[in-house]
Amino acid sequence: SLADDMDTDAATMPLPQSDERRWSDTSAYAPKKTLQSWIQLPNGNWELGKILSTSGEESVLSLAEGKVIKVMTETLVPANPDILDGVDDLMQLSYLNEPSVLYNLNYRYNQDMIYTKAGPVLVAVNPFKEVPLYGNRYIEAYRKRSDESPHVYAIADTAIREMIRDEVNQSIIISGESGAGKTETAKIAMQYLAALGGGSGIEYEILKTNPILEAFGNAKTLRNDNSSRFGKLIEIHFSEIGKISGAQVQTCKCKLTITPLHISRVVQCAEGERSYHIFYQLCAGASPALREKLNLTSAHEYKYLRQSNCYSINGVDDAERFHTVKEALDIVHVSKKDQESVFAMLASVLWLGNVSFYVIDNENHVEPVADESLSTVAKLIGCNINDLKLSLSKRNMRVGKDTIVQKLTLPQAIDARDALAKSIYSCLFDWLVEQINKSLAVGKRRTGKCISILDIYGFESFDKNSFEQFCINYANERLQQHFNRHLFKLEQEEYIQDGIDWTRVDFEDNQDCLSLFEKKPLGLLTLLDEESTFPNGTDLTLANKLKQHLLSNSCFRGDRGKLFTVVHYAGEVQCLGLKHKPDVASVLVTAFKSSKPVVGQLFQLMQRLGNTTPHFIRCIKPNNVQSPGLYEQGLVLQQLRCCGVLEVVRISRSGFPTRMSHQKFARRYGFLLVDNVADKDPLSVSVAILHQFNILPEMYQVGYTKLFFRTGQIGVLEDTRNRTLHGILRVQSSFRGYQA
Ligand code: AOV
Ligand code: MG
Repeated sequence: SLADDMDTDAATMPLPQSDERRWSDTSAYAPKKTLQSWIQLPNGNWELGKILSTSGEESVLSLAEGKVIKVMTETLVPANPDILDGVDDLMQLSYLNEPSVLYNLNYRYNQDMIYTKAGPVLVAVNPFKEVPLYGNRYIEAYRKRSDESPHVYAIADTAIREMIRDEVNQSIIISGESGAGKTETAKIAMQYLAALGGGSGIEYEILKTNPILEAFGNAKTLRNDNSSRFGKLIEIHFSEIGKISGAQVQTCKCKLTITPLHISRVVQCAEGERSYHIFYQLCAGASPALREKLNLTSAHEYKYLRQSNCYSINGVDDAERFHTVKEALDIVHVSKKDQESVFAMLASVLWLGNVSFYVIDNENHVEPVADESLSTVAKLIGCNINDLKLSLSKRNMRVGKDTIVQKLTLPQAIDARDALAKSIYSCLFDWLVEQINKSLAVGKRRTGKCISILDIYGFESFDKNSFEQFCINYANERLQQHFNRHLFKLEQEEYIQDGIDWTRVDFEDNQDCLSLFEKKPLGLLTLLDEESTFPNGTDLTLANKLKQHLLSNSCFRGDRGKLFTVVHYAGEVQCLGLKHKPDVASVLVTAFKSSKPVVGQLFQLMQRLGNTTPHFIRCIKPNNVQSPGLYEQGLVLQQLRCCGVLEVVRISRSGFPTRMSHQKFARRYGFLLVDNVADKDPLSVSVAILHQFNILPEMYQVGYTKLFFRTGQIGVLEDTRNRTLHGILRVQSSFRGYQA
């Protein structure tokens, strides 16, 4: 039978050696031994086949539906026995190759089991539909640990427990491509933390930040109907109450850090995409009184919204969302009066887009047309109509010590108008974040620890990639390094430092790509910055300059003309238009004003995360059309490779992922010992514990300062500890009862 087959297999199989299980390597595989095998079809997909016979270099297999084919034996990849179908941790697979991992995720996905562990990492495959996995019943099950299947809740629960146990801040780092499910996953994690830490009412406020931030910071893009155009780090603080049970925590408060929004979308967006949701929500949902006050018309009447020829999103009611946003603003204490100012600012942006210009002289200088748009803008932002006119038709130039007034041509005037619209929106967004933070302000006496959740825009690659993608992808490249560092480098270093014998494992490092961006003085960022100060610089001069200096880096490629390519960990991205309007250097200067904080704030973020115990969630997008039930092997595989999931499994399985210092181990479990060890050192106590609980020698290693365990080992000890503590508590309380 299959089960027998696997048993013999497991018995004869040596423990995995680090180099023996490369994904494509099948050299150690003797096809006779297994019944089933993977065959790659010409379209790149893998299919399962049954080996009928093997002779010489060729094998004959039968596929589904009775098809029989003959293939080269060396191209076969071993498949796992059926009883391993759909295991909830990829580490449990006997054969850990790409088709097996793909199959396992697909098998689970078909049954709405969208979460799977890959060693320490949680893999989440986007269902693109509602799945019955959330809500109070599930939260309760994970809190009690009566449900142990992989879940965001389980990750959040572990974060809470480790925060209490180790007294170390935690972070939940969520990554993946655009549309993979990061923002939804972040909300699910917040839901769990709020439910467990709740009670004071502040958890409501924390959850209500989501609809607000999404309305103002998310937009429909070609990849995702609800794409976040900003990065978010939310820190939730906890204070400890109740010691022994260890599960009693209370949310203290929280703090949001936001990377700057990509504001160019306010004035310009591609066919089929939308500007920020809030504009459409306002147009659809404002009450008659508010419409009157803001002189509001329909979304179709506004040029900024009209240019992309897309007004609605399937299944989304913008008017209804508007009410949700207003309610959320109430809850985070934004007054009705302030809310009205917010809406007035939004309307002013929309009306600004409708401001048009006419030529006033034979040098093509222009002035804005004094129509309804112009007067409405002036009224809404509360300025004199002549001042507004002036600022849209003239600019001050510094020449040496003097300032001269320069009249604007049409393109310059349009630029000035758009710049004003963008700055209004970006101030508005910053103000909102500030209000939210005030409302959720962390108290002065902050004693407890915190859990941070990072949800940052995913890797992006389009046919045309501009400054927005450039920044986004750089951010992701940095995050990837954090992931690599944490899971691979630190891991290895720790083994080596503690004197543990462990075979070194190669891992992908993306330092080359980061150097391409960050090197001084000749890196992408510095060169771009420099070029932006040259008034006559164009996309072409920029590209030439980059090609002159960066070709030696393998992550850079100079292409034809203005084009160049950055080779990211997740794929190649061809860039153009970082300096997209050659006639107006100010465009790039403005863009750079916002880019500096992007880069700067990102470092800040990374620093903050650097001191936390990270928990990684990797979101996977199973198709590019946002449809349920559609699982494209090639697309999934590419994402699994990019985010290092496959490597992680291999390393975790062959290593000793759980570790604890001698002191901590002795303190935590010493009281369970039968013998008196009061006068012994931590190492001797630790060894005594290991012996008393019969932990097998191959399941742990003793380092200079720490003990290292294979997966699952510490669970037995924790169980015993909890049971014993429970017993002690019961005895104590009945003793107290007796005294009284
Ligand atoms: P993202 O945050 O990773 O993209 P989202 O979290 O916005 O992606 O997810 C995209 C869409 O996928 C959502 O709007 C949902 O329709 C669906 N989805 C994701 N996760 C789930 C889930 N657990 N259950 C049901 N539907 C889900 V970007 O922000 O574009 O990088 O910049
Ligand atoms: Mg998002």
